[in-house]
Amino acid sequence: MSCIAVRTPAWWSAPLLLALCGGADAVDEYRLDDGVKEAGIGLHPPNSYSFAWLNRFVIRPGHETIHAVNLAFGGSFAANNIPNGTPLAVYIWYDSNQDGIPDHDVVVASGSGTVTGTGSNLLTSYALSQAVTLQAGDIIFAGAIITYTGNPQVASIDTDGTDDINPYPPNDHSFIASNWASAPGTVTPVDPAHLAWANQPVASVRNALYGGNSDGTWMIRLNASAAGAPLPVVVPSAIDMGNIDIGTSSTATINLSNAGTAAWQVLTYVPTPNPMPAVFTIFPGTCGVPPFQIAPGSNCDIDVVFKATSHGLHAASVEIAGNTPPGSATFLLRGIGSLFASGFE
Ligand SMILES: [Ca+2]
Ligand SMILES: [Ca+2]
Repeated sequence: MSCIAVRTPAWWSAPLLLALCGGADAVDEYRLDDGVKEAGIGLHPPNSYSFAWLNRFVIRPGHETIHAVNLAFGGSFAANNIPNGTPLAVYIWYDSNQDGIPDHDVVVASGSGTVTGTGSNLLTSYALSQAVTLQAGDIIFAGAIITYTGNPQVASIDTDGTDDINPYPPNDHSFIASNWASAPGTVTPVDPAHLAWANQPVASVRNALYGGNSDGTWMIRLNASAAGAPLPVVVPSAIDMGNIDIGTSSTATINLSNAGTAAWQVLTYVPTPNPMPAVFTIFPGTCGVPPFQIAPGSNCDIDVVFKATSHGLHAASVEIAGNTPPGSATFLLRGIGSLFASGFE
């Protein structure tokens, strides 16, 4: 959990405190296995291999944003297991045609790391380089591709247990694909975008491993949270445009950034009082004229100009209205028009 607290300055008549909080951690929101593998699966004979293994999942409401892929490796401790430290990549695929088959589907997120805990039932979590948000009901695939030499047991499979898939109903929600070459280190990695073009084209575990007579599910799980949300950050959020002579103007730049996990849609500026006092003008800067959007991790600037056309204190607040909660993106403007600011005390 992370929070950003923003307190408005003392000179503003109604100080307010905004607490902007990120999502809580998540673990194993998606899983098919019972937590205890029955076997480790590898490829024979000893070769240079690129091996892909993946599960199919359906996105559920409240768990639309995927953050990490969790994997167990190898078989028993006594087995010849994929060595700890072997590099791998994890992927989330979106099932482009929603047919449940990962033949030529698009990678929408990825991450990388190395094998740990091989031969155990412990799952290692591989964070996606950028979380991905999907829609409830979407079919996705999640898994890994790894390159190695020899014939170790690589992927851990669950074929019975408390999630009981025995007597193996036709779920067919686990898949396998591979490339090979005889000379060590010469294999072409499996192309995640075209699993059907692998040397051993992607096939269900049922057919590829069990001759159509039984089934199993990989120990592949996902960490997920509710759909992502924008997290607007406005800097500065209070701008003192100064005490300036009548007829002159001052300019300030305000940076709008998005620290959240979904696009920040800016629709309009809503000033208070409304309409905006004529002494203040908002210019599009690098953001542009609303509506515009700011992607997660991106930012842009708007410019504000205070033109002192009358004396006295001028102030306004501006709500940056869009797909964020009311009050979460505002800035305050203040300026004083002085008849004789220069050399007059
Ligand atoms: Ca089991
Ligand atoms: Ca498909």
